[in-house]
Amino acid sequence: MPAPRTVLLTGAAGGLGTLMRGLLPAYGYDLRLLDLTPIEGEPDAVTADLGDKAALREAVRGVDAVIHLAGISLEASFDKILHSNIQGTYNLYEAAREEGVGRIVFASSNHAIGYTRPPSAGDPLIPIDTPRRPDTFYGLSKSFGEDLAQLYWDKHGLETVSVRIGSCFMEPTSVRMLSVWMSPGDGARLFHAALTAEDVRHTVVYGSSDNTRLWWDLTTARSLGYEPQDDSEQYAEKLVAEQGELDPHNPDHAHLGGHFVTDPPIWPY
Ligand code: NAI
Ligand code: 15L
Repeated sequence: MPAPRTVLLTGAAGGLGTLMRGLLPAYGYDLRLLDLTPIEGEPDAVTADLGDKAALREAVRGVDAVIHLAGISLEASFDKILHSNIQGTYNLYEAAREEGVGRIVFASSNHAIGYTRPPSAGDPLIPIDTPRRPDTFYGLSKSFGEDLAQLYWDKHGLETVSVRIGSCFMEPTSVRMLSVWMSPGDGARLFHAALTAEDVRHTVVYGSSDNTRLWWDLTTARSLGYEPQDDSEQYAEKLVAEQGELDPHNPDHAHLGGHFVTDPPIWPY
């Protein structure tokens, strides 16, 4: 597959979408933007709901690849998750299949395996084929997205890299995040690798920087050519002084998904 140039970025108005709108053009991408929310200063962005099949079909027409970030990014009622994350992701895959798009980079999440225990000192890192253990309906929808991606590869030859993103923000804001943080720069490096690596079929990767306190194995991400350059450890001293080290007896700390296991943040809309 030739290196993709024109890429549809769904969820372009969101936090990660905004970061990637800033960073990915430097890699040579011509981004087409889509979101439910209009984007200030981007008059050409497509304003559409993932439930709008016709709009999705038009949006994917002629692009080389899609980075699919749109959807509910926190916990919500099953009906809301069903609409945006399950039906919406299906609609996007169908549109891509119908229009002959070759590759999707799917924003999966650590919450697809949120009930997994973080490794203790000396334990092996969490492998990419660890059983999925969603911590929320949100995490369940990401698990669905990964299976949908596998189906569309096996049945239709549509390639996907599913990126189980940890926490992609400017800085980590909790001690837990020190283990799963992905710097925006590393996020762009990983998405670029996912867009350009050859023969990815359906590859699942963890999305994080090369953190000193890493919980998971980045081998499949590195196999795409991803070379992370950042490490959250520079934020550790301040965060540990404020919050203390993680306590394995605290259920919020004893699971990879953190407080999504006990008291997940709720999607506000
Ligand atoms: P966000 O909530 O800031 O952005 C999501 C965007 O999707 C919003 O702009 C929203 O308007 C749009 N959206 C929601 N429902 C839609 C619908 N039905 N139709 C069209 N657009 C819709 O989330 P963020 O942080 O930017 O995350 C982006 C993606 O990455 C999400 O899929 C999220 O689940 C995933 N992710 C993000 C992580 C992070 O650390 N930021 C961690 C793990 C996964
Ligand atoms: C996610 O999947 C969320 O979309 C994001 O807002 C963060 O909460 C992140 O996981 C995390 O686990 O820190």
